[in-house]
Formats: sequence, C-alpha cells, structure tokens
Amino acid sequence: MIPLLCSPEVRAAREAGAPLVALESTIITHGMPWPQNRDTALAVEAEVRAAGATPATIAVLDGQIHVGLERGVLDRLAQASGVMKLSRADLAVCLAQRRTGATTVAATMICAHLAGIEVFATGGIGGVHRGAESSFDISADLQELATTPVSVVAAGAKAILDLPKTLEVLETLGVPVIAVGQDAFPAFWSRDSGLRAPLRMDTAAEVAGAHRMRRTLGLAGGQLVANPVPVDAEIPRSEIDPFIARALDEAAQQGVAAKAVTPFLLARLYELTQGRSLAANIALVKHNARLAA
Ligand code: PSU
Ligand code: MN
Repeated sequence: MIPLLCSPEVRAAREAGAPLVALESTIITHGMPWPQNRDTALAVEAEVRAAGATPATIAVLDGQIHVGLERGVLDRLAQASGVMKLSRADLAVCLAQRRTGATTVAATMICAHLAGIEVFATGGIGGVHRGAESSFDISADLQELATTPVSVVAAGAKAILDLPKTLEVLETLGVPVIAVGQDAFPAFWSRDSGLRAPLRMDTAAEVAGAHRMRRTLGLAGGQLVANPVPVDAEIPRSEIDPFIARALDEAAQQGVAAKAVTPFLLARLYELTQGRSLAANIALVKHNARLAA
C-alpha cells in the first residue's frame, strides 16, 4: 500500500470533487529562512482558498507522504533541521527508511499525481545550471515534467540557471512551456528573461484546456506554466544579475555542488539583495497559487 495520508481538509475536497492545488515543501525547508518560510506557506495556502480551491502542501513525515499539512505540522517542518531534500531519486528511500523530507518540484509532482491532483503551484522550477556542459547539473524537475501529468505554475526558472539551455532541454523532453499574458519567458525575480517563451496563453481556461487535451491524447508529462512575477515585486534583470554573478562565483570557490547549489544561491541572494529577493519570491509564489487555483 502507498504510504500516503491526506489531511481532513484535502480528504473533504477530494470526496466533494472540489479543485485542489498541490504545493511543495522544499521551498519551506531549503528555500526561505524562518519565520518567513512558515508565514509564506500559510499565505500561499490562503491565496488558494481565497480563489476557491483547496491547498495541499506535500511533504514526507516519518515515512509517510502527507498531502495537506495541518498547522502544527507545518510549523514544525518549517523549523526542523536535517530535513532531506527529496527528488525522484530519494523519495522511495526516505519512505522506506521512515524518514522526513521536503519534496522538490519533481517529488511533489509524483506525490500530487498519486493523490489525484493535477495542478501544482511553486516559485521557480529547477533547470539546467550554468556550466552544465562540465558539471552535468540538470535538475530532475525537467525530466519529471516530461513524465508526470501535472501542470506546474512557476515564475519561469530561476535566473541563477542557464535559461537558454533550460528551454532547449524542455523542448527536447516535449514539455510545453507556456508564458502567461506575455511573450517573454519570465526569469523568476524578473518578468523578462530576454528569451521568448515557446508558447503563450492569456487565460487560465486556455491553460486548463491544453492540460486536458494532453490527457485526452494520452501524452505523458505535464506543462510548465510560466507566470511572471507581479510588476510591483519585480527585481529587473540589470539589478539582480550582478548579485547572481557574485553568488555563483562564491558557490564555485566554496565547492558547493549537487543538491546544495540551489539553497546556497537563494540564501546568498537574500543577503546580497538585503531581503529584496525574498520579498519578490514571496510575491511570485502567492501570484502563482492564485493562477493555479
Ligand atoms: N522555487 C523556489 N524556491 C526553492 C525551489 C524552487 O522559489 O527552494 C526548490 C524547488 O523545490 C525545486 C528545487 O524543485 O529548488 C530545485 O533544486 P535542484 O536545482 O537541486 O534540482
Ligand atoms: Mn542539481
């Protein structure tokens, strides 16, 4: 039997056939500092409810997939240390060893699909890292988008990545990349990456229609729905780029690798931008939750 437990709120929504939005937990444990991580998780859930859907924040606790976290559980997870960062490769191991882990985009997609949830909101997906031609660092999120039928609403991919390579890999994998309301592919903190998104749609209904058509065709995989950060929370590329360059340099000097790269860069950017990167991150996740709902 799959070790999966739905919260009472999620169970009620499922029984009523009401809309559900999956939310990830790595952003809580590895993406933001305490207590903003807990406050953001609650605010994002509130956005989903305000838009008429039910939030399902996903994490692995003591060897069980939790779909929907109750308040006390969320509080504890947000302050916990030594929480595993779970992608496709680690999920089964974490469950079998009865450990606790936060789910990345890839693992959240898997768990959402197991729970029958087709829409998921996050901040930014993982992608092809700069220097991937030598490091081979390509997030498992990309392969997951090609495999698991969940539409992921994100503010594009983080600008710390190599965005042209990320778009190329998504194209190779057959993942539709849909910019919402603009032609440009957004770059997380900035609305415009300078790259054109392969596809554009202007309404949630169109995005949902494309999702359903993939299911009708029996195509594996989901969609990347790229929703630009709200105008008032944006950090323009020209402002964030020098900080990104510096954070990347430091990561290289300190030999930061593998799973540690993304959390390291997010934490350094928070310091270098004096908190602005976090404010933008919070605003864009809430915005994505609304669109997903
Ligand atoms: N988006 C955020 N903050 C994060 C992440 C995404 O706004 O912390 C996490 C997601 O869980 C994503 C992961 O799946 O970073 C990518 O990690 P990696 O590059 O190691 O695959
Ligand atoms: Mn990686």
